[in-house]
Amino acid sequence: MTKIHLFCVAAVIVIGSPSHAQSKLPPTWADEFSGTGVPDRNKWVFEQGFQRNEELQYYQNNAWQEKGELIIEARREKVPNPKYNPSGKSWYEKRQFSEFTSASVRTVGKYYFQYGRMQVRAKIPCVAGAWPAIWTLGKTGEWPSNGECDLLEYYKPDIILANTLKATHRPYNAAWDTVKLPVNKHFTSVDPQWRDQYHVWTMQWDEDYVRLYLDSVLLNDTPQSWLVNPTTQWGPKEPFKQPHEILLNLAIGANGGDPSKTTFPLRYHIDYVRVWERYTKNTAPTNIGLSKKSIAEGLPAGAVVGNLGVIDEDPAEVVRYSLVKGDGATHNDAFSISFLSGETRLSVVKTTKQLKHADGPTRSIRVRATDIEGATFEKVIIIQVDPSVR
Ligand SMILES: [Ca+2]
Ligand SMILES: [Ca+2]
Repeated sequence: MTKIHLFCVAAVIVIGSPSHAQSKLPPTWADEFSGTGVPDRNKWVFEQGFQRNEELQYYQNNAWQEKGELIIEARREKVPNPKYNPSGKSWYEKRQFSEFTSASVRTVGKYYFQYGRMQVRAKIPCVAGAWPAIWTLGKTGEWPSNGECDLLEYYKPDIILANTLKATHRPYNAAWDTVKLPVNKHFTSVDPQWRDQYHVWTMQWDEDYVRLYLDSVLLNDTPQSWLVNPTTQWGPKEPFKQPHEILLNLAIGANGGDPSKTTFPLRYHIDYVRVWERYTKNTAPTNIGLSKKSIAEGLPAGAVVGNLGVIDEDPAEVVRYSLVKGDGATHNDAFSISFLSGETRLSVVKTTKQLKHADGPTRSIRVRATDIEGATFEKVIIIQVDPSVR
């Protein structure tokens, strides 16, 4: 499915301008997970045991590469805690056993980056008890003075989060710039299959901003002027002006909620992690294409016309489309544009009313494409209303 879909993407982008192609600029660091077995030891380190937040899972090596993906698996599985100490003071000493195992991999000691684009394509388990995440941590300083960026968190009660955080005057106490979006309101209302699909998370990080995107949607942007620690007692003054490592994990319980009625094992699929270090330049989109330019007469409102695609030479680009007013007649009110899951350069065009050929053989819409840096391109696209198709 994945490969066919990507092939279609390429076909859409070629429409209207065969001389342009998508950027071939390779990432400066990436893992496509195209190997087999354990994750690449030159890139990733497994966390072990109980780690944080009084989560229920015991981390072990429950992650492997398979069919071009990294699979992180959470299991309902009882394991002894070697750090068990009945008279211990810490939560991780008091537990004799764990009822769950899972995995967390991080690039600590192997890879760090500062500024640029990071993009991750993944499918997450959206169920009670699960807390999958894609995040970064600053290299120096104690948490949270080192800085944390959460491209993705999913947890109870069925919400997607995108956060940056910094220190406060109290140790181990963070100040959060957080966005929380209910999955059923923001995602499945547009795409009922949202939970079962792959999505693309993008971080655009430069000297001025940290911006976080999910598919083609900007979820959170934090100015560097806010990402300043109030004290340097436990770390740097500016936690997002230092290199960060990358973490991928699937926690169980704590913020994830109650897993007792959830069916295990759970699988978190990661297709790739790509980083373009210090990529802060931008070229504007140069064309917009529609994959199918005709619609059968008399279809109900909400019928799909086709997918919009864009040509933009920047790697890992994220594009938002909108219908705009301009010179000349357009029929923008007869169409709507919504995002397409798992894509950052495509969107779907749908009708908002029934279209009759007798009212005219064509309709035109004026579409604007806006990329990460706010560069735009506009085009009028003609759509045929075809009476011969039933
Ligand atoms: Ca892959
Ligand atoms: Ca661009």
